[in-house]
Amino acid sequence: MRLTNPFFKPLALVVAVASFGVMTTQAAPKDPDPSSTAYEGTSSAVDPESAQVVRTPGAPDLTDAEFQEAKQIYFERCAGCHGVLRKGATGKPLTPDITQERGMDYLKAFISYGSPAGMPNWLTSGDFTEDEVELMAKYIMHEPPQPPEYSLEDMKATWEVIVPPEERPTEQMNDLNLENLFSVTLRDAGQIALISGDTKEIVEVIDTGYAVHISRMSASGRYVMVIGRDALVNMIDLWMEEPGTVAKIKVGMEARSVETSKYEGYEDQYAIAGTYWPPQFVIMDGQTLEPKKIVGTRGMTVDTQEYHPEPRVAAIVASHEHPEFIVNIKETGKIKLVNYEDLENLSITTIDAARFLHDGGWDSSMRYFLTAANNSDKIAVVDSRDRNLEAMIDVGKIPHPGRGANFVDPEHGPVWATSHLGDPTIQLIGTDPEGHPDNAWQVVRTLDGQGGGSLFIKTHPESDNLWVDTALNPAESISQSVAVFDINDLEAGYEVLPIAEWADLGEGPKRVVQPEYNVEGDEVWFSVWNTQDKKSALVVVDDKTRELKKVITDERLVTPTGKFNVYNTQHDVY
Ligand code: DHE
Repeated sequence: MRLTNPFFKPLALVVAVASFGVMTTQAAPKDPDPSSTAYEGTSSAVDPESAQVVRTPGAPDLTDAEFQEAKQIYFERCAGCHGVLRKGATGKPLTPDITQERGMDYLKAFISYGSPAGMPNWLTSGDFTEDEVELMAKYIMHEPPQPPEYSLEDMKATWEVIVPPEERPTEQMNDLNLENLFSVTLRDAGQIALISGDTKEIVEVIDTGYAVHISRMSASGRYVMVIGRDALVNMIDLWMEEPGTVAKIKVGMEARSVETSKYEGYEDQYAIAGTYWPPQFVIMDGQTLEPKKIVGTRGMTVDTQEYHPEPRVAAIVASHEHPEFIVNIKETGKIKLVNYEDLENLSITTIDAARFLHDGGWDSSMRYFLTAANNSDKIAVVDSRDRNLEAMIDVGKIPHPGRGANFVDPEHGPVWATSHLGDPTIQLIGTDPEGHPDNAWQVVRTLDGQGGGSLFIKTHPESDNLWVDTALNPAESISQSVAVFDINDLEAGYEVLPIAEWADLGEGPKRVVQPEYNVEGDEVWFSVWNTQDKKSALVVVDDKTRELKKVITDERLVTPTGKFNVYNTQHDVY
C-alpha cells in the first residue's frame, strides 16, 4: 500500500475537521485555519481489498473496477476523518441516507471545493481529477464497504513467540545503560532505532509494523512494546545481548496504542493494544503477547446516545491505583477502566467524557489522568483512584498534549499543561485539589506560543524549561523551530530555538517534533522529521544552557518522529 503523509502536502489539502453541513457551491473555501487541519488524514492501514462492496439502490451504478478505485481512494484519503464506515469521526457522516439526499451536484461541488470547516478542496488543489471527483461522489452514495472483523483466531494465526520466556536471559546480557536508552520511531521505514542516550549512537535498528507509531515500556523497563499503524505489536527484550523482538502479533488492521500493566503485583503481566479497525482492544500475556481477551468498543455516543459502529481506541494508560487499564474510546467519548484482575469476569467502569478522545497523560501524583477530547476542545480528568470523572475543562481549539507536561507554577502550584493544534495557546491546569483547591481543574494560566499546529509539549522534574513544538504550523520558520518558556518566569515570554537550522540538513519540510528528555532531565531531544527520501536528524539540546549539544545523523534515521526514553516512559515522567 502507498504510504501517504498529509503533513507533507500543502496544508490546505489536509483535514482535521471535515464539515458536511454548510456550503455554498460557488465558494472556494477559505483556508480553514491551516495549523489545525493537518492532523487526521494519514492513509488507513485497512486493506481496501478486504472490504466488501455493497451496490445500493438509489445510487449511480459503478463498475467493479470503479468500485475498486474508489475504495482505494477513500481508504487512503478520506477514512482518517470520516471513518472506515463513514459514520463520522472528526469528519461528518457520509452514509447513503445523507449523501443520496444531497445529490450528485452537491457532492461533486463539496469534494471539488471543500468547506471552510476543513474539508479539503480536492479538485482545485489538483489532487483529484474531474473524473475522480465524480467517481467519489457516486461512490459515497453507496453503502460503505465494511472490512472484515478480526477474531482471536485471526490474532493467533499471526502470533509468534520468537524467543520463549524460558529461553530469555535471566539478567541483562549487554552493557547498555538501559535507563537512558531511547526507542525512536522511524515512521516510514517501519522500524524503531534504539539509541544510547549516553553515547548518542544507534545500538540497534529493529523492524516493526507499517508506519510505526509509538513505543511503551513494560513496568520493569525490560520490554519495549511497539505498535504499527497496521496493528502489529513487537515486544523487544532489552536484556538480550543484542536487543531484539521476542514476540509479535497483529491485533487488527489498524491501530495506534499499546500499554502494559503497571499496578503493583502485576508488573509485566499483561499488555493491551487498542485498534482503530476493528473497533476493539485486546489484553495479552505480558511475557508472550498471547491474546487473552478481546473487548469490542461499539456502542452509544456519550451525548446524543446513538449507536456508533466504529469507535476507535485512542490513548491507553496503565493505572497505578488499581489493576486497570484506562482506555479512551474516541468517537463515543467514553473512557473505560478495564480491570485485569479477573479476565473471565471482566469488570469495566465506563466514564462519560466527551467525543473525540485522543491523547493524554498523568498529573504528577499519577492519580489523575488528563486527556484531550480534541475536537470537542476539552480536557477530561479521570480520578483513577475513585474511578470517576473528576472534571471536564474547556480549553483552546483542538488540544493536543501528547502526555502533557507537569510542573509547579510559581503562583498557582502544581499544574499540567497542554498546547493546541488549532490556536497558539498553551494552557496550564491546576492539578492539586488538596493543596490548591481553588485552582484545581481550572485553567490557571494561558500563554501565547509561536502559533497553532502544536503537537507536543514537555518538561522534566529536574528542569526549569517548558518546551513547545509547532510541527504542523504552516509557516516554515515556526514548524522548524521550538519555543521554550522559563517555568519560573512564565510571563516573560518564550525563546525560539532554530532546531532544524542547527541540524543543517538541506532540503525538505524538516518539521521539528516531540521534545523528549533523557533520564537525568538535563538534555532534551527533538526529531527533525523530513520526508523519506531526504535526510532527517535528532537534535539534542542542553536543557540548562539551551544550546546545541549534538546533531545525530545516520542514513538509518529515516523519518524519526516519536522518541521514548526508557526510564521516563516506564515511570510516566513528563
Ligand atoms: Fe499519533 C500518540 C493517534 C498522527 C506521532 N497518536 C498518539 C496516540 C494516539 C494517536 C491515539 C496516543 C497513544 C497512547 O498514548 O496510547 N496519531 C494518531 C492519529 O489518529 C493521527 C492523528 C493520524 C493517523 O493517521 O495516524 C496521528 N501521530 C501522528 C503523526 O503524524 C505523528 C506526528 C508522527 C508519526 O509518527 O506518525 C504522530 N502520536 C505520535 C507520537 C505519539 C502519538 C510521537 C506519542 C507521544 C508521547 O509522547 O507519548
